[in-house]
Amino acid sequence: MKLYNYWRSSSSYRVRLALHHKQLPFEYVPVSLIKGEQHQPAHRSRSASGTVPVLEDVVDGKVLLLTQSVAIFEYLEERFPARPLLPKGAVQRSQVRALAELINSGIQPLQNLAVLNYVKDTLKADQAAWAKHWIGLGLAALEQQATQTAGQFLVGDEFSWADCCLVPQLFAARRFGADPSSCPTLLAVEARCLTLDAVKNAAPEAQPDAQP
Ligand SMILES: N[C@@H](CCC(=O)N[C@@H](CS)C(=O)NCC(=O)O)C(=O)O
Repeated sequence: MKLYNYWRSSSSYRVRLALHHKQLPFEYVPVSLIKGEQHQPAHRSRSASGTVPVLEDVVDGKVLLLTQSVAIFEYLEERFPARPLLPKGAVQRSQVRALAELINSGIQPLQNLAVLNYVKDTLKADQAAWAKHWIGLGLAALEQQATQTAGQFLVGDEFSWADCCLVPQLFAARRFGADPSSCPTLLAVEARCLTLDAVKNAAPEAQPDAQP
């Protein structure tokens, strides 16, 4: 498999976490969001929305281009069920999906590069204040929900794809100046995740295109 991604993209980081947790080898292909490579024809042919991550896999001799990190989680879970990232029970599975969506559709789109550029360049508004506001609201909701579901990890005691969304989201929160210190449940889960080898290997600063 090949992963088209960018070191500090939170959606890319999610998929790296899933691949490392499942111990699936992949080729790392950097797409520089800072240089605008996501808009170049080569990448647009992989991703209609001009975003990362894109996971390339070959199935029955055919090249598949998979987009959307949560859909990629689903694909990896079905195709490579060993070292699962979804719990067994229906209730816990729905909790994992709900927490992942809180981040995937409730927070990340509002901090995305294209949105922040529009806020700054077209609306002439304060992009830093925008990002901090929406990330802060999103993390507060996540913290409240996590107090009902967390054990060692965000849902129960197994690392799941909710954690694969949480760790990158907290990384992004700090990058955008949103202080997560009022979210003790999220911070305790993050601290536990950061001790795992898969999480260390997927970290932004450990990637070949990382910048100081
Ligand atoms: N829902 C998508 C979000 C993808 C996305 O927004 N990716 C960002 C980086 S985290 C991106 O490529 N942004 C490029 C841009 O805004 O120009 C997913 O989960 O994969």
